[in-house]
Amino acid sequence: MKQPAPTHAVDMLIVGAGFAGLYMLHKARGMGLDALVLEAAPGVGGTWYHNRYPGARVDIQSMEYSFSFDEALQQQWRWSERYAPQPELLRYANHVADRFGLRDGIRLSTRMAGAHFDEPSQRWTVQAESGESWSARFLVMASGPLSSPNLPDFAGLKDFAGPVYHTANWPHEPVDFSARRVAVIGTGSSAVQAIPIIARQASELTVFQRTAAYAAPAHNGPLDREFEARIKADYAGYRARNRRMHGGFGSLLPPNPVSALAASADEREAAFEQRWKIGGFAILGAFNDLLLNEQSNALVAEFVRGKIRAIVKHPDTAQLLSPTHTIGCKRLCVDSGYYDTFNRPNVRLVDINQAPIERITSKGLRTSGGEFEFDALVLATGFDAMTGTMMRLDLRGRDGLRIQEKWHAGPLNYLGLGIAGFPNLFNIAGPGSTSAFTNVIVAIEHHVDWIADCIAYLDAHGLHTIEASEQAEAAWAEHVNAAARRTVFLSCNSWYLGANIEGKPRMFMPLAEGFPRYADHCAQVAHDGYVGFVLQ
Ligand code: NA7
Repeated sequence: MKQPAPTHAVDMLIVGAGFAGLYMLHKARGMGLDALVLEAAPGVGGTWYHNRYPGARVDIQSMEYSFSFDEALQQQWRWSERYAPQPELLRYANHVADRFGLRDGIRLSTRMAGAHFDEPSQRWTVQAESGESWSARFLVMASGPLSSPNLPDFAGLKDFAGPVYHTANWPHEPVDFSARRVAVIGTGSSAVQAIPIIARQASELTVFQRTAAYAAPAHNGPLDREFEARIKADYAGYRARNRRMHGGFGSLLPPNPVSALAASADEREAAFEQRWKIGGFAILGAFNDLLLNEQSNALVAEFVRGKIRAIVKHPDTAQLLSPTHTIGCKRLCVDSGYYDTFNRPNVRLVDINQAPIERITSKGLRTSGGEFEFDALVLATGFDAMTGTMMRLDLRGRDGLRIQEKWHAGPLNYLGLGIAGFPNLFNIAGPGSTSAFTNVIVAIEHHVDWIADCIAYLDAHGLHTIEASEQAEAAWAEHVNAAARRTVFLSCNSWYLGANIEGKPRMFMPLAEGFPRYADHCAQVAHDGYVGFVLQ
C-alpha cells in the first residue's frame, strides 16, 4: 500500500505502535476499516522500543504477558525465559507486525502534534509534527500509560560534563560503563532492574535514593519447557482463567482467601516464605487483604524488610534500603539481585530524602550533605504517567475544548474509554481503567475488542458519533476514587496518584476494583446500548 498522502482520509487514526496500536490496527482491518497508525519512533514496540536500559524485562511472566487473540501465534511463539528480556519483547512486537501484515498501515518516525474535532464533518483532523495531516472518523489513543519520561528539573543538569541517560529513552547503541564511575538517580522498577547490571560493569556506582523500594525476587531463568507445553495444551482456557483474576494474571496461584490477621504468626511466615520462593507479585496474594488493610499490609512489609536485613550485610545500608511506606502502594519491583548489589565494594547508597539534591555540577552533583563525582549519570526517574502524553498534545474536542482545560484537575472520562466533549476518541489502557493494575496486554485486548464492538454498534444503528456524558464521567470519577479508598493505594506518593510529578493534580488515576468487575461493567454498558454515552 502507498503511504497516505497529506490530508488523506482514513476511518481510524491510531496513535502509537506498541502492543495496543498493533492489535487495534489488526482488529480495525479485520472489520474492513481503513486504519493508520502514527508512531513517533522509527520502530514498532512502544515501551519495549524505548526502555532498553540494562536489565529491562517484563515483571509479569511471559506466558501471560503476550497476545491471546490468535491461537496460532500463541502456540508458535516460544519465549526463552520466564520473564522475557526487552530485546525478546521487541522481537515479539516486530513478529506480530510482520505476521499480521501490519507494517504498511504504520507511519514510523511520525509524531502526532495534535488533533481537532471538526463539527461540520464530525471528524478529527490529526496533525503530525512534520506538517502532514489526516482526517479520521475515529481517533484511538494507543499512546501508552507510561510513555512520557519524567525528566526532573535538576538545577545545573546541562552543566554535567559526562553523558546523561534516561532509562525510558535509552540509546540504541550499546552503552559501556566499564571503568566508569556511574550515578543512578531513582530506585523504582527501572532502577531496580538496571542497578545490578550497571554495578557489575562500572568501576563505581552511586545510587541516589529518595524512597526505598520493595522488591521481590523474580527467580528468572530459562522457561521450563514442560510448563510451556502444559499451558499450550489449553492456552485459551488458561487465558480465560487469567481474565477472571483481579490483575488479569496468576490463575495458577490464586490469592489465599483468608485475612493475614486471621493467621497465626507461624502460618503467616510460612505463607510469605512460600510465595517469596515463587517470586514476583505472588507474595501480595499470600493473604486476601494485604492491599486492603494497613495492618495486614504492615505484616508483609515487615517480612520483606526482614529479607532486606538478611541479604544486606551493612546494617546502616540495610536500614536505608528498607522502605517504610505500605508495600504495593507503589508498584512492587521484581528484581534479580537488587539488594545484594549493595554488598559490593564498588556500590554506595546515598539518601537524598534527608539530604536532597541541590544541583548537578560539571563533575557530578551536590546534595545538602556533600559533593559526589561521577563520569556518567543515569536518570531512572520514571514517567509523567497515564496523562503525560495526552496533556502534551494540542488535542481539542467540541467547541475547541482543549484537553489541558478538560483535565486541569485530573483525567475525567467514562470507563477510561471515552471523554465528554471528545467524540469518537477512544483511549486504550489509560486513566479510569484497570490498566496499571492489570497485565496490560489483557487490558489492551479488552479495550480494543470493546472499541471494535462499539464501532460495529454505531454502524449497525446508523449512528455517527459516541462520547461520554458528563454525568457518567462525574459518577465514574467517584467510582474510581471509591475503589482506591477501599485499598492501601492512597497512602503513599505514587505515580498512580500523579504525586511523582511536581505540580500535577493529585487524582487517583487507575481503577483498583479488579479487571473482572471492570470488564463486566464495560460489557453491561455495551449490552445496555452504551448507557452513559451520548450517541448521535
Ligand atoms: P518509578 O517507579 O516512578 O520510579 C522513579 C524513581 O525515581 C523513584 O525512585 C522516584 O522516587 C525517583 N525520582 C523521581 N523523581 C525524582 C527526583 N526529582 N529526585 C529524586 N528522585 C526522583 O519509575 P520506573 O521507571 O522505575 O518504573 C515505572 C513503571 O514501569 C513501574 O511501576 C513498572 O510498572 C514499570 P520517589 O519514589 O518518587 O520518591
